[in-house]
Amino acid sequence: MKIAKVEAIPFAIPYAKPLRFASGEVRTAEHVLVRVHTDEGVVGTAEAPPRPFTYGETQESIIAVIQKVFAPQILGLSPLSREVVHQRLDRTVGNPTAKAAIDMALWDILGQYAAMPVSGLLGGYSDGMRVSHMVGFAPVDEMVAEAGRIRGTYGITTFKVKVGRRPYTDDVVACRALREALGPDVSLYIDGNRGWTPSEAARALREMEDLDLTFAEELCPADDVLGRRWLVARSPLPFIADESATKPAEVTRELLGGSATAISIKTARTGFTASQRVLHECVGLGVEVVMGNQIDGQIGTLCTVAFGAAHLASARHPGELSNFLDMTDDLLSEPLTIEGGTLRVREGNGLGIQIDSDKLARYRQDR
Ligand code: MUC
Ligand code: MG
Repeated sequence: MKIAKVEAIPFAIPYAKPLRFASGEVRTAEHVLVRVHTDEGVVGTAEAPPRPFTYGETQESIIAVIQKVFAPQILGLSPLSREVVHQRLDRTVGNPTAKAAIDMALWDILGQYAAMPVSGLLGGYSDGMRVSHMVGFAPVDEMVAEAGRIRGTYGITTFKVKVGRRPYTDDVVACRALREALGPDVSLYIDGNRGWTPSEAARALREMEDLDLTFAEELCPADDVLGRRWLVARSPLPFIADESATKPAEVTRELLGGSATAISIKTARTGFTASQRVLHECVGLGVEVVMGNQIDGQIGTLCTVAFGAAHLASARHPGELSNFLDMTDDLLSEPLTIEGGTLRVREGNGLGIQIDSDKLARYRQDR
């Protein structure tokens, strides 16, 4: 079996409620559907979400690098030769979501070919994950109302609150209001998307000490090297590296340099192959991981839960699997559902991604 064709299809689906955070905002899911075809007719599917504020990729750059660089490098290879595929993709620096989508589409092919679910091939630890919901910037009463609605409708009891605004006290007020409204049984953690200085972050953490937070994520930039190390050494909470640890070598650098004590794994940027490298590295070092969300649609979310549920270490904490709830529509013929605060892995061979062809025709931007 050989890789015969790689498609990169741009599509756009608006958000009903945009997500706002310290490094940007997302109003429309302008993603790229990636389909890898084999000469035997098996098709693997994944999606790449352009996040210029995090990785520098755009929808156009993802399509260009796949069509002009990656596809010609991997045509004719066996989907089983993942190491060779990655060796060739890695001749090009950057472009993490384009590479990750190709990797996950190859795993989808292997699962279909073997007539086994990818989540089982990866590790098969459990059939679903508890879900953590991201609460973006909004007036405090709206943030509280949203969290209450999400708990009431979907049974979700873990929330990641976006922080990193100026003055930092606005975020302290929002987190306090959420804790007071939601009570002690809900888990809360914060993500600053590099918005604060180390000293602002230290003050914010001190003022939130009584809020029983679980984690703090990217409160200041990792490029503030000594300041970040200083902050992490004083943090009363595990400090998650997200956008500063987007590949195994960066994970090593951030952890050994004292700039993080926990890691966010996002399949949207490390696919399944490199996500497993990161996961195993963290397990070996005794560092906790959280499954993050690259503001994924339902295809990306299905990939995240397939990976997160597959391993003990990634299933320990609720995964960020609910951003798709804010989209007006999606491409799957059978939409994902979150019930009792849990998202189940899709049964069936491969990743179980079935695209609704009418929806793809409606949202694709290339015809
Ligand atoms: C997150 O965890 O930070 C926002 C920016 C990004 O790169 O991902 C999202 C969510
Ligand atoms: Mg983050």
